[in-house]
Amino acid sequence: MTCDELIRQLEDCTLPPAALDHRAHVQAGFAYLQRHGYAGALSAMATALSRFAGHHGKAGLYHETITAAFLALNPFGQVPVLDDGGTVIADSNAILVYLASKTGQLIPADTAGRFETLQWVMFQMGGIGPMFGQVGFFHKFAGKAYEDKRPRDRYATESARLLGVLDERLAGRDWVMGADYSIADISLLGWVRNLIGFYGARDLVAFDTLKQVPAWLERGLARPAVQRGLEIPKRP
Ligand SMILES: N[C@@H](CCC(=O)N[C@@H](CS)C(=O)NCC(=O)O)C(=O)O
Repeated sequence: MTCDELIRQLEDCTLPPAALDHRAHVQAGFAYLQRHGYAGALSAMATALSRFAGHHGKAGLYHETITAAFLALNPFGQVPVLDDGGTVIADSNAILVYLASKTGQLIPADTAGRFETLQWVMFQMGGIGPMFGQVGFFHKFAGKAYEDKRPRDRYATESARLLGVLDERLAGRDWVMGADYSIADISLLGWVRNLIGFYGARDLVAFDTLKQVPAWLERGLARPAVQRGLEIPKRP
């Protein structure tokens, strides 16, 4: 799996083929049962199921991510998961850091540059991802029907603030780390695209008042590898 494919997976919540491989599931599920016993597997499933039900407002017993086999691959019960020849890494950003470290690509070679990149990856993980996700819930999904708009406004305000931080960072830079595109851009691009695309929150977060982010998003989406990634899997 390439970094570009990850962008598409995050947007579409599709599972990587390796994680869907039936034999891998059976083997992983079996190892899980051996380690934790049946009760452990069931309680892990129950926890994941209640989390899933709370998140989506409905129970999904047959949902792939709450099977014991999947939880053995990723105890968080979420996609994506990377299975790199037996090295199993969950969470998109951990996967990005793993791939960048393994290949030496998309991350500066010097220590200061590496950690500065990680700082921005964590900005996505701790700020942009969770806040934009809440905007999605309160603006597009079930929360849209709530009469009390304070939760929506709180997340929209915080998302606008975070976009402002990114905007400031991009002043005088083509990419988050300067001249070179990195895993920090990859980590952030999909979420920003999603916020104004799929979630339809462009006006809510005053996207068009930003000075740098819109052009950065266009630059990112224009990259041939990103375009290829957006077609994996092929859109119907
Ligand atoms: N911080 C995680 C978040 C992953 C995440 O939220 N995945 C969602 C779908 S986008 C998920 O798998 N939810 C449970 C499900 O759909 O079964 C990451 O970036 O990998």
